[in-house]
Amino acid sequence: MNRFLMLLGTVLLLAAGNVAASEPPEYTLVIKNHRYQPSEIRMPANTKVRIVVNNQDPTPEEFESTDFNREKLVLPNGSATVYVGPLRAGTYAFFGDFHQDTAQGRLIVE
Ligand SMILES: [Cu+2]
Repeated sequence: MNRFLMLLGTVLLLAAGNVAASEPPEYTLVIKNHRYQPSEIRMPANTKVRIVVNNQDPTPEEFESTDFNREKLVLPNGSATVYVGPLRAGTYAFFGDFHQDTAQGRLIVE
């Protein structure tokens, strides 16, 4: 019985490890004064990631990219989660659709 429990424990640990490994890496982008902070995110190539966009402005913004084809509304003082990738190595621009003159950023995928 002890050996069975040890085996079971090992199996559960391995399963937990797999779950952790499949969680996409997370990055946080803050929108403040209609700018992205940071304005650049470095992320690994060929990997799906999760970007949490946190809008600290009192106005709505739309996180948007034509380079990696995403568009997501972020409410005033709200957050939105965007899944991006897997992408090949390169530089991909994103912007805030409602404040394109200032809200500009890019993903550096490497
Ligand atoms: Cu848009």
